Amino acid sequence: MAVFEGTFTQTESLRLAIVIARFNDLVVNKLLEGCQDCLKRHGVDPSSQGTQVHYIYVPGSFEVPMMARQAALSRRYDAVICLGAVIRGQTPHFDYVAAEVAKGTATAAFQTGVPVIFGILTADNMQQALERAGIKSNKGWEYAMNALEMASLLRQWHSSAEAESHGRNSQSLPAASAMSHLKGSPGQQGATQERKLKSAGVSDFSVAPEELE
Ligand code: INI
Repeated sequence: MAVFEGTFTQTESLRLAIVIARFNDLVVNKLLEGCQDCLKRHGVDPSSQGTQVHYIYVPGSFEVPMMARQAALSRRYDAVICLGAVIRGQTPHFDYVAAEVAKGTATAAFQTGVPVIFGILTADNMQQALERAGIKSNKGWEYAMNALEMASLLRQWHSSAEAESHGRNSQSLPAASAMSHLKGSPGQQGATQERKLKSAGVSDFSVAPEELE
């Protein structure tokens, strides 16, 4: 049995993107401060001149998921944090914006396999929003914690899957270890590996080249 659970340590090598909606910036900037404070206290350098955290600004929450997906697709980040504030009553399209940003954020995570944190505050009014952005508590802190936990969990998950597949391949394919040094594009690897497999007496080529890594 295995247990997978994210931790909040070994954060020095993590890379994060924060996508920030400018709409309601009074609230969003407070969320960002909470987020940066949490990251800093957990060993991440949040400075914009640093290499660990990149900041991406968009006009409003509606635009957040699109850039979150782009950031996740780039494979540069261990997690993406979305920050925004959608406040009821400010414009009639609160419900559209809130629904789309929630759906879009989840889709970005599902489609890319990169954790995308839903740090979009929804509130009935400005007072309520500010209370959750620093006056009583700061949700930005929680969003950063969620990002650290998910980034760590995914790292564990991928390294465990990789270790398991190494174990499987070396048991079932004696020739595979002889090819573990192979580098190059997956296409190049395929042709070379097929030749090597043939010379090693392996005739079943149904194994994808990347599984031989
Ligand atoms: N954007 C927000 O981030 N919060 C809101 O409360 C909000 N309201 O209420 O309208 C909002 N609207 C703008 C929207 O996100 C887009 O930027 C705009 O519709 C252009 O696509």
